[in-house]
Amino acid sequence: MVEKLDEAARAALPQTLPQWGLVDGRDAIQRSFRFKDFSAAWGFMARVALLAEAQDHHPEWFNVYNRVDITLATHDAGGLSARDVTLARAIDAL
Ligand code: H2B
Repeated sequence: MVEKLDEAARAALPQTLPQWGLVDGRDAIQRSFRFKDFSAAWGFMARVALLAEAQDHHPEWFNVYNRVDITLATHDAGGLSARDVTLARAIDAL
């Protein structure tokens, strides 16, 4: 069982992940990305997929053409955990 994110880490989210927002009605974070075209968006998704496999932590996502919406939550924890923060930071660093 993965531990949920503690209160201190939650309070720090606007600083640690300024480009991510909380999802309404759900313990999860989300960020929307825009690219030049579908090819660029798909290339990004391929790199996120490799990160996800390396971390054994996987995104929920939606793609249409040049847009990729990513939602992160830890299903094994029933909400946000440090694993989501780690993956979000790695995605931000791509
Ligand atoms: N991804 C996400 N987002 N949450 C999880 O709880 C999770 C995962 N669990 N990827 C992993 C895989 C687990 O199912 C495997 C068995 O390690």
